[in-house]
Amino acid sequence: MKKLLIICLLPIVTLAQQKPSLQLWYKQPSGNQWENALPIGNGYLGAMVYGNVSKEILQLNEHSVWSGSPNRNDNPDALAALPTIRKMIFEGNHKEAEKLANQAIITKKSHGQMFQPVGNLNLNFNDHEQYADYHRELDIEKAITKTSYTVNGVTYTREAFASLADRVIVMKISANKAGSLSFLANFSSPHKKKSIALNAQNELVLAGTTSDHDGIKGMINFKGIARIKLEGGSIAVKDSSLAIERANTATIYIAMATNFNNYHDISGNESKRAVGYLEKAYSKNFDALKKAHIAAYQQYFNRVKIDLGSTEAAKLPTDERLKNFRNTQDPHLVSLYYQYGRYLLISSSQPGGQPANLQGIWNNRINPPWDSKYTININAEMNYWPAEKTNLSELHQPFLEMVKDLSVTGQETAQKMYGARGWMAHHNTDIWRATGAIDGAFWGMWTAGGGWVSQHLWEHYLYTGDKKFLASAYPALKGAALFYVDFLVEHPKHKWLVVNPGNSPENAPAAHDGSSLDAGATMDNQIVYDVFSTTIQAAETLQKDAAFIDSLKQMRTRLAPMHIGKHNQLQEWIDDIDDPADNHRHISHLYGLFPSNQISAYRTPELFAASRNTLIHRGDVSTGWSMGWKVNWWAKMQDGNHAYKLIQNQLTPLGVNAGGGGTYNNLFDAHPPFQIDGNFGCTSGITEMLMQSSDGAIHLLPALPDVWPAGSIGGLKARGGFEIVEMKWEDTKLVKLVIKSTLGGNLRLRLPNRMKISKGMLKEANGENPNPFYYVSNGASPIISEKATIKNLDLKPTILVDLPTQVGKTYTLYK
Ligand code: FUC
Repeated sequence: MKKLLIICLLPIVTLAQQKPSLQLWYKQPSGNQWENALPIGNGYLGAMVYGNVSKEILQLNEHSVWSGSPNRNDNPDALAALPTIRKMIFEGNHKEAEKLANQAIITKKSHGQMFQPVGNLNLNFNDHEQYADYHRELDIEKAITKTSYTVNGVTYTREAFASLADRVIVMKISANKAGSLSFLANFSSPHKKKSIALNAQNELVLAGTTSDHDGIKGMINFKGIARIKLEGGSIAVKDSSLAIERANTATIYIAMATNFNNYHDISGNESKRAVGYLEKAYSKNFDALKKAHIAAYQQYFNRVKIDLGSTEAAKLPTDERLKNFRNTQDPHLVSLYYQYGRYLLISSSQPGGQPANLQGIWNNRINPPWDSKYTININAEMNYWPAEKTNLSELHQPFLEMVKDLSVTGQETAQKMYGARGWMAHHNTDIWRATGAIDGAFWGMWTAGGGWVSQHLWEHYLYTGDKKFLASAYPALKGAALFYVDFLVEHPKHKWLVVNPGNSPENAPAAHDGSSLDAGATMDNQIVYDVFSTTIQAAETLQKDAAFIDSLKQMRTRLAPMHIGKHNQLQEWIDDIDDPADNHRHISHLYGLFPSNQISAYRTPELFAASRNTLIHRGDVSTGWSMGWKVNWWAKMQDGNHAYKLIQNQLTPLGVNAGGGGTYNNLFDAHPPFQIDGNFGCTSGITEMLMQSSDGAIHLLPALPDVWPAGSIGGLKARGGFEIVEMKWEDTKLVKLVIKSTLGGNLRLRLPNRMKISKGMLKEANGENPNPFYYVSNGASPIISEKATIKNLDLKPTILVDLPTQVGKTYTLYK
């Protein structure tokens, strides 16, 4: 019997030892389907590589190619209408208030500008219609795509990457028989204002200007240049193409640039820039560029390693694995998807570039869905949830810079529209950092965009302990708080200070005639609470503004608390009007559970239980990003099996989830359409299943699903500058834990089982965690009867221990 078991287990074990590589790969080309193509990017440049055989396409993007030009979209009528709108809402005339807000608050100008493509580089291999041995892949350990196939006994290989070391996209095409490579290369572009030409240096040149949109003149000038280096063969101009004849290899260098300097300055020279990037890269050969690219990429990527086990299922092409995932055990697909989230962040968000937008940096449409801009009532924030915890802190920078920009542009909006100090933003922004209210009052009459994004500044500090950064971010945090100091009004019935007008993003209670507008919506209350609390903590850390923080503390006590309603749900609105049959994709009031930390199993068990009911009421299947958020929430619920169910729902081919999203063949998240937030949300959620650091301690394996009984992960970051260098579990028990302390201080661990450390330094933890990075602002008593909590909430028991740490030291624990 024993022997038999060993034999049965063999294939799995062997495969695990081989460790399937981190590749997306396919047996067929993309065809016409953009979502089949494979994304590459370096934060500045992006490309979708189709891997089509006779008609190859590289669809090209540059991070600053946006419609419009510097502009503002505030509605100056807002200030005069504000008292009337407030009165209407307080009196229950929500629909009337919405009507007035549509006239007086929603912009009469730009509803946001669009992220636009540059164009395509087309490669035509005329005699390659008949091919064999086709294979295409994206190796996310190297950030390189490869396509190979055979025609008439000759094997052709194409390798492409967007260099993280040099600002170019490079593709090398080779044939394994000398002189067999012939193709035509040309540019095309969907832009109206463009010129496509060949110059005297045999370069393909695509120049253009972005679209006018919503009354704003398009003034981004962009330029793309492609130059080809040959080994053997010849290059000549043929009509509007470059004709390569009988080469051994061809290396295509693509540079792209614009005149964009920042949101109020577009005086750059796109031609000079593009030529400069091209010249610099062209002086290097493909191998040198590739080596530098891989090194630059891996210094980010290699920081985190994950192993959730693997099975035979991992041997199949990625699209087949996706198709099978719901009905097979393929834990390695989760590891691949997890690392793909990190790959996508590294590729679409680099210091100095624009933050990842709704589609990261990949868009082929002149008029993309939702303009491919920044929706800040969830989507843009979600993009950056994995940044700190998956050890890509530097890549948070483009988003943090955007927050700092908004803290400037949003001052005029706060003052002109609401007569308030500080700054604010509504539910969207774009490259021009517009902060006005857009779309329609139902969606746009929301004032908490600035407040929410400002929290990322504080989070960055919590992970890094970088006081210099905190000092630079403090004015933005303080400004976000100042806005609410002036904007909050007393609720006539409840007497609490509330946001009015506000809403619970994009949802409306039936009781309000289909209007979303309200006063004191739960998410608004939670965001104001966080804005005040983090500003207070930042000011205390920096030892400044004592009088101001006193007044914030006073006001904080007057904010509306969270409520549990008649369906035992967490109330979405200040009145108990939730519908338990509502399955809306936004569950904004659970902001307090995640990404915020106001709802806790240990400190607020009743609210925690109510949140669980709310999650159950809202259901599982929804848009891609909504499912991504739910993975995080179920992880916070410490319910690994339910979190895993959401991963299954998300990793489902599009069309299978009735009425919901899923995943495309290239593992892009499907809202649908493609939206990258779901990828990032799920990567964050998988992390939260294995490690959380928000609730007074580092909680290890808080939500391990039954399907991952053994595994390991290394390189995660926790708040307070702790790095989980290694963590290994077997039989669902944590067996090894290596933690590096980069800032020192008390390390409080919440463990699933007892662990030992040499020299007996672990002691049972009690009371508040003395580590200031774990200060929990809303819980004077950090743990309300842990035993009772665990029993009432049906949670697994945990062990809470403290370990004093020193800066730079690493600590190893064993079971
Ligand atoms: C919010 C969501 C939508 C979509 C859009 C980009 O408005 O409600 O589902 O994700 O952003």
